[in-house]
Amino acid sequence: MILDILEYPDPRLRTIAKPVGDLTDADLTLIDDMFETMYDAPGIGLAATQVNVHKQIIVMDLSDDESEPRVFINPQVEVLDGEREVMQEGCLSVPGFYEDVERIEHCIIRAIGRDGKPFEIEAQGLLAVCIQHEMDHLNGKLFVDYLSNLKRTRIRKKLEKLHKQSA
Ligand code: QAP
Ligand code: CO
Repeated sequence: MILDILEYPDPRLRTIAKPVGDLTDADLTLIDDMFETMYDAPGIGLAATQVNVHKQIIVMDLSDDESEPRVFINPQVEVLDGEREVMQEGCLSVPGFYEDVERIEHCIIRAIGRDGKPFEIEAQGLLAVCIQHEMDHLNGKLFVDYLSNLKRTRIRKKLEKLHKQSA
Protein backbone atom coordinates (compact mmCIF):
# COMPACT_ATOMS: atom_id res chain seq x y z
CA MET A 1 0.00 0.00 0.00
CA ILE A 2 1.27 3.46 -0.89
CA LEU A 3 1.30 5.74 2.14
CA ASP A 4 0.84 9.53 2.29
CA ILE A 5 4.10 11.42 2.79
CA LEU A 6 4.03 14.39 5.16
CA GLU A 7 5.45 17.57 3.64
CA TYR A 8 7.36 20.43 5.23
CA PRO A 9 6.33 22.46 7.23
CA ASP A 10 3.93 19.84 8.67
CA PRO A 11 4.59 19.93 12.46
CA ARG A 12 4.23 16.12 12.66
CA LEU A 13 7.66 15.91 10.96
CA ARG A 14 9.06 17.29 14.25
CA THR A 15 7.96 14.22 16.27
CA ILE A 16 10.71 12.17 17.93
CA ALA A 17 10.45 8.48 16.96
CA LYS A 18 10.45 5.74 19.60
CA PRO A 19 12.66 2.65 19.45
CA VAL A 20 11.01 -0.52 18.13
CA GLY A 21 10.65 -3.44 20.55
CA ASP A 22 10.06 -6.95 19.21
CA LEU A 23 9.22 -6.77 15.49
CA THR A 24 5.49 -7.36 14.95
CA ASP A 25 3.57 -8.26 11.79
CA ALA A 26 2.36 -4.65 11.76
CA ASP A 27 5.99 -3.45 11.71
CA LEU A 28 6.81 -5.78 8.80
CA THR A 29 3.76 -4.55 6.86
CA LEU A 30 4.83 -0.96 7.56
CA ILE A 31 8.32 -1.72 6.20
CA ASP A 32 6.85 -3.24 3.02
CA ASP A 33 4.52 -0.24 2.58
CA MET A 34 7.42 2.16 3.14
CA PHE A 35 9.40 0.45 0.33
CA GLU A 36 6.37 0.60 -1.98
CA THR A 37 5.92 4.30 -1.15
CA MET A 38 9.62 5.09 -1.63
CA TYR A 39 9.90 3.20 -4.94
CA ASP A 40 6.71 4.81 -6.22
CA ALA A 41 7.95 8.35 -5.46
CA PRO A 42 10.72 7.48 -6.50
CA GLY A 43 13.21 8.09 -3.71
CA ILE A 44 16.35 6.53 -2.23
CA GLY A 45 15.46 6.77 1.47
CA LEU A 46 12.40 7.11 3.66
CA ALA A 47 11.97 7.33 7.44
CA ALA A 48 8.78 6.19 9.22
CA THR A 49 8.36 9.76 10.53
CA GLN A 50 7.64 10.87 6.95
CA VAL A 51 4.60 8.59 6.78
CA ASN A 52 3.46 9.74 10.24
CA VAL A 53 4.58 6.62 12.12
CA HIS A 54 6.84 7.61 14.97
CA LYS A 55 9.01 4.51 15.28
CA GLN A 56 12.73 4.22 14.55
CA ILE A 57 12.48 2.59 11.11
CA ILE A 58 14.28 3.61 7.90
CA VAL A 59 14.14 2.05 4.43
CA MET A 60 16.69 2.79 1.74
CA ASP A 61 17.74 1.63 -1.73
CA LEU A 62 20.64 3.37 -3.43
CA SER A 63 20.58 1.12 -6.55
CA ASP A 64 19.08 2.14 -9.91
CA ASP A 65 16.90 -0.96 -10.17
CA GLU A 66 15.35 -1.56 -6.75
CA SER A 67 17.88 -4.36 -6.19
CA GLU A 68 19.42 -3.24 -2.87
CA PRO A 69 16.68 -2.75 -0.30
CA ARG A 70 18.07 -1.92 3.15
CA VAL A 71 16.20 -1.64 6.43
CA PHE A 72 17.56 0.08 9.54
CA ILE A 73 15.61 -0.38 12.77
CA ASN A 74 16.77 1.47 15.92
CA PRO A 75 19.87 2.78 14.10
CA GLN A 76 22.90 4.13 15.96
CA VAL A 77 25.78 5.94 14.31
CA GLU A 78 29.41 6.04 15.39
CA VAL A 79 31.59 8.74 13.83
CA LEU A 80 34.82 7.26 12.47
CA ASP A 81 36.92 10.37 11.79
CA GLY A 82 36.42 14.11 11.69
CA GLU A 83 36.12 14.31 7.89
CA ARG A 84 33.10 16.14 6.53
CA GLU A 85 31.61 16.16 3.08
CA VAL A 86 29.15 18.40 1.27
CA MET A 87 26.47 16.81 -0.87
CA GLN A 88 23.35 18.09 -2.54
CA GLU A 89 20.35 16.62 -0.74
CA GLY A 90 16.67 16.40 -1.46
CA CYS A 91 13.81 14.94 0.55
CA LEU A 92 10.44 13.41 -0.26
CA SER A 93 9.01 15.69 2.45
CA VAL A 94 10.50 18.79 0.75
CA PRO A 95 9.60 18.03 -2.89
CA GLY A 96 11.29 20.05 -5.62
CA PHE A 97 14.11 21.51 -3.51
CA TYR A 98 17.76 20.41 -3.47
CA GLU A 99 20.49 22.09 -1.43
CA ASP A 100 24.04 21.41 -0.24
CA VAL A 101 24.40 20.00 3.27
CA GLU A 102 27.60 19.15 5.15
CA ARG A 103 27.68 15.77 6.91
CA ILE A 104 30.12 13.36 8.53
CA GLU A 105 31.83 11.49 5.72
CA HIS A 106 32.67 8.18 7.37
CA CYS A 107 30.69 6.33 10.03
CA ILE A 108 29.67 2.96 11.41
CA ILE A 109 25.96 2.21 11.58
CA ARG A 110 24.55 -0.34 14.00
CA ALA A 111 20.92 -1.31 13.52
CA ILE A 112 18.45 -4.20 13.42
CA GLY A 113 17.41 -5.65 10.05
CA ARG A 114 14.03 -6.82 8.74
CA ASP A 115 14.92 -10.28 10.07
CA GLY A 116 15.18 -8.86 13.60
CA LYS A 117 18.92 -9.45 13.76
CA PRO A 118 21.44 -6.75 14.70
CA PHE A 119 24.04 -5.82 12.07
CA GLU A 120 26.82 -3.32 11.63
CA ILE A 121 28.08 -1.62 8.44
CA GLU A 122 30.78 0.89 7.67
CA ALA A 123 29.41 3.73 5.54
CA GLN A 124 30.95 6.42 3.34
CA GLY A 125 29.73 8.63 0.51
CA LEU A 126 26.02 8.54 -0.37
CA LEU A 127 25.24 5.73 2.10
CA ALA A 128 26.73 7.70 5.01
CA VAL A 129 24.93 10.90 3.93
CA CYS A 130 21.61 9.16 3.38
CA ILE A 131 21.63 7.36 6.74
CA GLN A 132 22.39 10.64 8.55
CA HIS A 133 19.58 12.40 6.63
CA GLU A 134 17.10 9.63 7.53
CA MET A 135 18.22 9.43 11.18
CA ASP A 136 17.61 13.18 11.41
CA HIS A 137 13.96 12.50 10.43
CA LEU A 138 13.64 10.10 13.39
CA ASN A 139 14.80 12.99 15.60
CA GLY A 140 12.33 15.45 14.06
CA LYS A 141 14.99 17.16 11.98
CA LEU A 142 14.96 18.06 8.27
CA PHE A 143 17.75 19.00 5.85
CA VAL A 144 16.26 22.50 5.52
CA ASP A 145 17.23 23.07 9.18
CA TYR A 146 20.89 23.26 8.03
CA LEU A 147 20.17 26.06 5.53
CA SER A 148 20.13 29.81 6.17
CA ASN A 149 16.91 31.24 7.62
CA LEU A 150 16.36 33.03 4.32
CA LYS A 151 16.57 29.86 2.20
CA ARG A 152 14.45 27.84 4.64
CA THR A 153 11.76 30.55 4.77
CA ARG A 154 11.64 30.73 0.97
CA ILE A 155 11.18 26.96 0.73
CA ARG A 156 8.50 27.01 3.45
CA LYS A 157 6.53 29.78 1.75
CA LYS A 158 6.68 28.09 -1.67
CA LEU A 159 5.49 24.77 -0.25
CA GLU A 160 2.74 26.45 1.83
CA LYS A 161 1.49 28.13 -1.33
CA LEU A 162 1.46 24.81 -3.22
CA HIS A 163 -0.37 23.12 -0.34
CA LYS A 164 -3.04 25.87 -0.33
CA GLN A 165 -3.50 25.50 -4.09
CA SER A 166 -4.01 21.74 -3.89
CA ALA A 167 -6.33 21.98 -0.85
C1 QAP B 1 17.42 11.51 1.16
O1 QAP B 1 15.74 11.64 -0.49
C2 QAP B 1 18.68 11.95 0.44
O2 QAP B 1 12.43 16.71 -4.26
C3 QAP B 1 16.45 10.72 0.33
O3 QAP B 1 10.56 16.02 -6.04
C4 QAP B 1 18.62 12.58 -0.81
O4 QAP B 1 14.81 10.05 -1.73
C5 QAP B 1 19.88 11.78 1.03
C6 QAP B 1 12.73 13.08 -4.05
C7 QAP B 1 19.79 12.97 -1.45
C8 QAP B 1 21.04 12.17 0.40
C9 QAP B 1 21.02 12.75 -0.85
C10 QAP B 1 12.94 14.42 -3.82
C11 QAP B 1 11.77 12.72 -4.99
C12 QAP B 1 13.47 12.04 -3.34
C13 QAP B 1 12.22 15.39 -4.49
C14 QAP B 1 14.95 11.22 -1.51
C15 QAP B 1 11.24 15.02 -5.43
C16 QAP B 1 11.03 13.69 -5.66
C17 QAP B 1 14.29 12.27 -2.28
CO1 CO C 1 14.12 13.21 3.88
